[in-house]
Amino acid sequence: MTSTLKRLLALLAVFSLVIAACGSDSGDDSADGESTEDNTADDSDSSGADDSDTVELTQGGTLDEVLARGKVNCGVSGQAVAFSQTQADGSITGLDADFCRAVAAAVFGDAEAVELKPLSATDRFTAVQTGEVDVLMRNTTWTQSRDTEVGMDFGPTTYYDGQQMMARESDGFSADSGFADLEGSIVCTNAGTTTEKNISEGAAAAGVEITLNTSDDWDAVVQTFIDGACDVLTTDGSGLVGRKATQQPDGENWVIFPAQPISKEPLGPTYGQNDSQWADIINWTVYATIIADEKGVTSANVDDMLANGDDEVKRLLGGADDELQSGMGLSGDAFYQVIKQMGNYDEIFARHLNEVGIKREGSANARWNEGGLIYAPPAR
Ligand SMILES: N[C@@H](CCC(=O)N[C@@H](CS)C(=O)NCC(=O)O)C(=O)O
Repeated sequence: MTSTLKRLLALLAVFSLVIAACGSDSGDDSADGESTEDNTADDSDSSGADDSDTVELTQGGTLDEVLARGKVNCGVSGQAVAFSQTQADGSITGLDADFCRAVAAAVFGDAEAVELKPLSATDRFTAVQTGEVDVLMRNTTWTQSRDTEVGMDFGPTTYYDGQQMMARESDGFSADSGFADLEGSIVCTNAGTTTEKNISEGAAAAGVEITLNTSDDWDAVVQTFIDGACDVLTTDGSGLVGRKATQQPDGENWVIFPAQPISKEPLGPTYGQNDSQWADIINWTVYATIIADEKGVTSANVDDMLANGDDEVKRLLGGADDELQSGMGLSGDAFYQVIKQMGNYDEIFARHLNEVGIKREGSANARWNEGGLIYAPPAR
């Protein structure tokens, strides 16, 4: 049976569960702006989905399908500033988009052998289940329900984020604001996200009444905030920083709070579960960029490092007989191509996130040996 057929059969079996699980994780049922209490009730309903052991998505063979197709299909947002942002010419730029290209460089030696497919938060997991995309690089948070009942597997975190809120200083908000200041506010965010659920749970726990307004279209949500129909906008902190940097009108001061985010949002690649070879390829593509950063291998010096780097660097770049990429179904120089064409983790990060004022230093996204969490296992 081809893996596509297996995937379709598995999909039929779990389709309704996946929808329910996406709802449970995302709080979709709150999309019509129900009260906080109602959202909480919905969550307990769907987390009671005890048939989650019926998810048996066997999805081996993704690499063969990708090779036969000649390109990687990679799901992105298209509306996430600095992560995957659609430009006027139709191109999509950002950290997530570049990790899609890195996978294409690893598989095909060509970072352009990729189709970036914009997906809404609500549609993203179904797109993986149906095989529309091979991998998601869509500011997607690794959560327990997505990892289990939704049928995903997750790769290394490429950006440690956390949910925050943004509001106007002229409305009395400041960088010191918190849940207590939300009483009576209209809070807007996009549907199908962890964001909806965190804000509902947090407000209920703080005993604060909010009205939650959600939409599938993040650009539209931001516009509603700009138009003044929402008091507060909430999402991953990086998304707020990106929008403040690019859309804050002259004369207004948007403030982001609280300083300590209200949730953990580890963002990274996700793909259909039970395809170990494909998982290895995605994971080690990301790890290769992290090891290269740690070892000082950049797009500018990678040729020199291939010949003169230490033993681990030579293995990773394919310049040594004991390289490990061939065993994964890639060519020995797969990660040389990644670094040459896309750069190491730091180059990718700086290219997009420094632009909107986000730095690694002092954050969880710093190198592990500089106080952060960006760490890769050894290439051995
Ligand atoms: N990380 C959260 C939120 C992801 C999310 O969708 N964030 C918004 C705000 S940055 C976004 O990307 N919107 C763009 C879109 O929906 O296309 C999740 O995985 O649920």
